Amino acid sequence: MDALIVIDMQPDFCPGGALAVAGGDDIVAPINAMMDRFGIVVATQDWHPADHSSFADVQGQPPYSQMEMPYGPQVLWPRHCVQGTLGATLHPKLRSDRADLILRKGFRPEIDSYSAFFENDRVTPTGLDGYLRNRGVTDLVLCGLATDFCVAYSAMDAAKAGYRVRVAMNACRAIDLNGSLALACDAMRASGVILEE
Ligand code: VGL
Ligand code: ZN
Repeated sequence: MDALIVIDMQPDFCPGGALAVAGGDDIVAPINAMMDRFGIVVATQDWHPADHSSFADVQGQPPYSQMEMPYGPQVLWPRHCVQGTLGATLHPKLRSDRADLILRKGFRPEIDSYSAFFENDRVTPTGLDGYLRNRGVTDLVLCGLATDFCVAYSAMDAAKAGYRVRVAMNACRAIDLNGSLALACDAMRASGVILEE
């Protein structure tokens, strides 16, 4: 059984949004077109409280700086995907009616969650592994935003959990902060993730 995992297709990650990823909305159409080929579709939503610790303004630090958290280093982002705001909804053109499960992550103020499987402390599970396993899923294709953060962390955790994992690179876009895209691609390949066009 294979599942399509659509990562964080939200207006805040698209041009005009709070943490805009270049070309973010170009991938809505390819993602919509892929959906019918999968038995299961899961969509994730980055879903932060207003006082989230990954927000630069909450920490009084410049955006894109790094901060040491109890769980390790954390990039501080411009405030984005605040619960209940328009920027945090699923993209209006995404066929979100096709999603069996919509999984929210990053809702604990003290910890970020790039991965759809584990929060950034790398031990707190989101529950997605249990859901997929329970439905008999063995193979995953990931797409969405952003290639080098939430897609990459999710793909590597999925590979570690034993799924066969492919990333549909033409249906992803990257933030590419200080070479993070190349690093993420190398790390994904090293984890056994297949990057396909
Ligand atoms: C993401 C940075 C902060 C992502 C989420 O979806 O890749 N990146 N929050
Ligand atoms: Zn976030």
